[in-house]
Parts: sequence; structure tokens; C-alpha cells
Amino acid sequence: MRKKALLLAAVLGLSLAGTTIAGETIEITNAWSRATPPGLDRGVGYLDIHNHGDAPVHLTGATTDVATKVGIHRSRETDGQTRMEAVEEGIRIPPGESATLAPMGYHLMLMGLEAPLKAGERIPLTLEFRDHEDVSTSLEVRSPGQDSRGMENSQ
Ligand SMILES: [Cu+2]
Repeated sequence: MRKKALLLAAVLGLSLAGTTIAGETIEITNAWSRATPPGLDRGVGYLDIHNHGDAPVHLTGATTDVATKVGIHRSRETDGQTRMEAVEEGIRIPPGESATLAPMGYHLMLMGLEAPLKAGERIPLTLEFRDHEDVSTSLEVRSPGQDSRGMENSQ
């Protein structure tokens, strides 16, 4: 069943090249953010990006109404300290594969928040790709004590 759906998407992709097939090729799941305390103007964005197409897609950036800028970052642990760095080259997702943006790895950095993010809100987000049209999604804002599976996180 799954294979048939993918084959159909591939056929549609060929026949409708250049039109709106974003929902068929790129699938976004588990898109969430974390509530922020007053005064902090930075937030995070986490999501899984699945490439169901037959060509690579390359995430180059994102935009949202609630922040002035969105960056692609990566957190790394060096000498017992967590540091994050901007990922200027973006994230390439080969056909049939997925990219995971999650705590302690790749993430979106929402910079210049206009207001604190509140648990329960949904933040609109537009993902920008090279060689693929923009994909619109939204982030579910979770309380700071929840991790990606909605369980309590000790950090
Ligand atoms: Cu960051």
C-alpha cells in the first residue's frame, strides 16, 4: 500500500512537474517548539523532514511570522559543554531518506521573537528548499518539561 502511494506520487511528480506537489514529495512530522520565558528572544524548532521524492532536497532556511529570522543550527557536545553553531550549508536529504531536527542535534533557531512562545500555541513555519518549492507547516509549542515524545525531561 505504501509502495503504491509512493509510486503514485512519483508518477504525479513527473506529470505535474513544477506545480504544487509539495505535500507529496516532502512530508513533515513531529514539528514542535518549546515555550520560552519572558525576555528571551530566541526559540527552537524541531521536526522530521521526509523526502519521498526521487531526487535530493536541500533545506536552505525557514521563515516564520513570530520571529525576525530563522537559522539552521547544530548543537554539539565538546569537552563536556554543549555548543551550537550555524549550519550555513543547510541540510541535504537524499531521496527516500529523512532529516531529524531534534534536541542535541540539528534545530531551527527562531531569532528575534516578537513575544514569548506559549505552550499549546501553533507557530506557522515555512521551510525553504533549493530546487523545491517552499513547504508550509506549523510547530506545536510544548512546555519546557516535555521532550519530543511528550515525556518529562530531566534537563
Ligand atoms: Cu541554535
